[in-house]
Amino acid sequence: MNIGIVCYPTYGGSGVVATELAKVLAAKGHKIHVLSYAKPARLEAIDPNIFYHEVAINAYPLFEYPPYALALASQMVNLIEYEDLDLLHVHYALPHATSAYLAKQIMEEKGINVPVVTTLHGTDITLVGSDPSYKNVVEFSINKSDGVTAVSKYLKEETEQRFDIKNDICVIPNFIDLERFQKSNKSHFKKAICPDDEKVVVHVSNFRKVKRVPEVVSVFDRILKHGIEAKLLLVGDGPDRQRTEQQCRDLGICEHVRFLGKLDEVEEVLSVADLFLIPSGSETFGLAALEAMSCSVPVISSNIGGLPEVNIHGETGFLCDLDDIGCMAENAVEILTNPELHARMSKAARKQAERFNQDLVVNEYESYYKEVSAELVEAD
Ligand code: GMT
Repeated sequence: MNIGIVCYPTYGGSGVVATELAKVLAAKGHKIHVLSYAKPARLEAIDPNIFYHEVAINAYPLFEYPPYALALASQMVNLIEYEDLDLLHVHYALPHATSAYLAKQIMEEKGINVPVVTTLHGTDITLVGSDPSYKNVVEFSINKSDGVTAVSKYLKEETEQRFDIKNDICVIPNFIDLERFQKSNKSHFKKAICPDDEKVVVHVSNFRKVKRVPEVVSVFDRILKHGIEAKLLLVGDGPDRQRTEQQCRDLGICEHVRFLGKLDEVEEVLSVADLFLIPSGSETFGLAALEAMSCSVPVISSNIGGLPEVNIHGETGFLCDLDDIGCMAENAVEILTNPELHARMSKAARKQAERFNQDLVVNEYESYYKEVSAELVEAD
């Protein structure tokens, strides 16, 4: 198929899922046209089946806010018309599903009907999308998509609760490259960072408020206070970084905490990790947790959103109530001091990650594309 994939170019979340999907589909022989306002972080290598198109925005002085959604729709029209797209798959409803609807309307005037699939990821529903300033448009655009998928059961239910949804939402979970994300020998790195063979606790996020990075530090502080020799590796960057650095200074634990910034090869850090912490206040799936689990790292997470669909309490790690630092610290100490429990959870984490094998999940997307395309032909 000739498929257009529209996404944000960001490090975390929907941009990563869209880019990885593009790469797997391309490897299976599909021609993929990726459309974004900048080159997505993980679209690094040259692939004969992937074509990258950047949205050109004309910054006219009259525009205090350049109309990105319109420039995107216009580029979508170009792609559908000149690249002969069979299907347009947009990731994150806002404004991608709206631009897609507009592009579809324009193409219908020209006698071409291209199916649009929208994948809902998270804050496009739970935070920004349901804000009164966008809600009507997001709801309309979801309903106008020919196919809608959500990355977890939780997100499907949440979407149906928050919006008046007319179409059936298909749950297709996020997926993982089990080859790339597996524990590998990084003893050099481990020795450099932990000369005394300390335990390694890892957190990866975009340091937005919702990720609760200060809670990660509070849990880690309790791990240290329990007498466990440990290091905390914080991967990523964002608004809460400075606040978190200050917290480390206030607690006097800076020498045990390393801020590694944004990293492309997260799997290298995960390979030396003994425990992954993700205490998020909102998480529709938790791709970062899945990446850790695929590298055989037990996870301690909050029990909200889609996290219980990924991290299984008592098996692959533990789930605690939101903001319950005591529970998270207690379970962290248990995992870090009980080698038998740690080994069992590491094994179970990898096994659970295998359920999200990218080959299986991308097959689901392909079947869904076929189903949506066939329904559209039938309706015509
Ligand atoms: O919050 C983010 O990191 C970005 C956001 C996005 O849509 O780009 O992430 C959401 O989508 C990810 C991929 O489907 C999910 O793994 C995250 O759980 C989800 N984030 C939230 O719901 C806060």
